Amino acid sequence: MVKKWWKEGVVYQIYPRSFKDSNNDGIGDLQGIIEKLDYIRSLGADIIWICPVYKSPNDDNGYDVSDYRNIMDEFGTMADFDNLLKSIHDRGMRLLMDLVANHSSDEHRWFQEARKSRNSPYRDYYFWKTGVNGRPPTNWPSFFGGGTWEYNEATEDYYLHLFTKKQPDLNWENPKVRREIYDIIKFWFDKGVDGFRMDVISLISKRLEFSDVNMDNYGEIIEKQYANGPRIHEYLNEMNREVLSQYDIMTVGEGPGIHLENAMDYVDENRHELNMIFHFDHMFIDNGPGGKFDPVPYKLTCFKKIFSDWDQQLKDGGWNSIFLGNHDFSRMLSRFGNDGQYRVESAKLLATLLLSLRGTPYIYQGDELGMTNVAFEGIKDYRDVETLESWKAAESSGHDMGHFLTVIHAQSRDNARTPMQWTGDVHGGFSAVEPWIRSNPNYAEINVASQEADPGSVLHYYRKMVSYRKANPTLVYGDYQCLMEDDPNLYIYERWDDDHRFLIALNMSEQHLLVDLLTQVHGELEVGNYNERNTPGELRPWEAKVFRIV
Ligand code: TEU
Ligand code: CA
Repeated sequence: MVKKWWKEGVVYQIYPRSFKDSNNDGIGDLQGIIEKLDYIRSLGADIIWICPVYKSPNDDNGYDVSDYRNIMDEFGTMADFDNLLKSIHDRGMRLLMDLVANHSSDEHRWFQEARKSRNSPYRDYYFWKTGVNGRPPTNWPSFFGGGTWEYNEATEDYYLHLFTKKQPDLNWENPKVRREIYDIIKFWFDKGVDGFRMDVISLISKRLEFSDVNMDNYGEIIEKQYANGPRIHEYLNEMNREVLSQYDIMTVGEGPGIHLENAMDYVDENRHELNMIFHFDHMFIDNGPGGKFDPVPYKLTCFKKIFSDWDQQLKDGGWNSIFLGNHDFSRMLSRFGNDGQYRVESAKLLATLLLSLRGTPYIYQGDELGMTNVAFEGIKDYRDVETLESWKAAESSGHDMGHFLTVIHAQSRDNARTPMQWTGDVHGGFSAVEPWIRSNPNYAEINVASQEADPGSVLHYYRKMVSYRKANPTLVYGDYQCLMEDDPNLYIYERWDDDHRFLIALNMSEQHLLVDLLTQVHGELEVGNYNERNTPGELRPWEAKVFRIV
């Protein structure tokens, strides 16, 4: 396996709006991130991914860019950015930015010009179609509810937007658009940025027939109609040739619609496209036919199989990214762990999982504290456009809104966007004023300051697990094999290479279990999430054990 810094690194993901507010206007900012760089480094993370910080009207919190070469006013200035980048490099860390190139903001100059007339030189920067009998060109559903076409008076036709109507899709068929994007990428690389996470990059090549969909499963629509379009690999290959390959950088493509069978087309090192992707098989595991706001129970056996299948699929010349949460999903602890009685144990167990699989691990801000979902009492405290749009849609289709609020509690992206909990002070030390989104009231117990002082805390465990991974490259590059695949409570796997072998045993249940296989282990318990020792074969609720096999 080819060795690379981006395979060995541990990424820390920052959602800047919610990370640290340095000037007390209620919004996180670049100076706030600078203040906390030593904290991030203390975790052992060495790559920082910041969600978009470009100029934006914030219809979708920065995923609607109106100027790709400037910084959002609330976040600071370009001087602050340069300072941030230098401060990161000074500490031996690297910075990944977020490239949002499937769509721009409708307030971007290109779109402002394009929408003025059919003769605008920018018209072909976007997709325009006339309606059919007074209706939109296709019946496509958008990611956040409603359709994907918005009528434009001046040109008497519709433009395409797979996300909100303030996020018109860019037309990559147009070589000028591609040139613009490559120039933007170059602009940031020339500043010294170390890579990009590429937002919904799987969607950039459209199926130009623009035919109606007749599928009702949203996941299927994404995969078959929106993602993996006919020219996707041509574009990625071109981008690689024109810019990416000229720098020592990393890329991770966000890949809704990418599945096991086509993943290697994106990440095979011989194809020169992307280094790795984020797939969503485990993140959509609880989506029902109606999508994320129609959740269904899932089985641990399926969860394990997803990780095993992906490892198998990418092991020859590909590479995986390992993540259990980000700014688009509820808190990983509340989803995959236990945010009640076993909060601390299960947060540590999930850290063990995240940091012992093959692939580059991504820690989402606050997960290193075991931050949990929030349950605001009413819709008025929610901010996320997806949540608000789904609420409206549910209301107009006559849903039981009391019940729908409980779904929002479980599934809203705002669960991951409440302010980072630094201290037990007001607003969790995020800001001195009321933040743009309310803090999770549990900041009083769950915060950095109290966990710094407690050697048994989730935070200290993350530090231990990151440094354990770094000390044992077998955990980075070594082979992976799942054992007892059919067990409904246990996730047990081995990692090995020619020199070392590890066995990782995770009890993802509240039961006390006795595991035969572990009683036969010849090895040392090197990491565990309980203080008091027990016999090797016993696993207490949410117990995690890492053995070095001898
Ligand atoms: O997300 C793309 C994506 O697949 C999400 O829309 C996902 O389906 C949804 O959030 C699940 O709830 C990216 C960004 O990460 C997200 O924040 C943006 O809103 C979106 O693209 C549009 O840019
Ligand atoms: Ca601020």
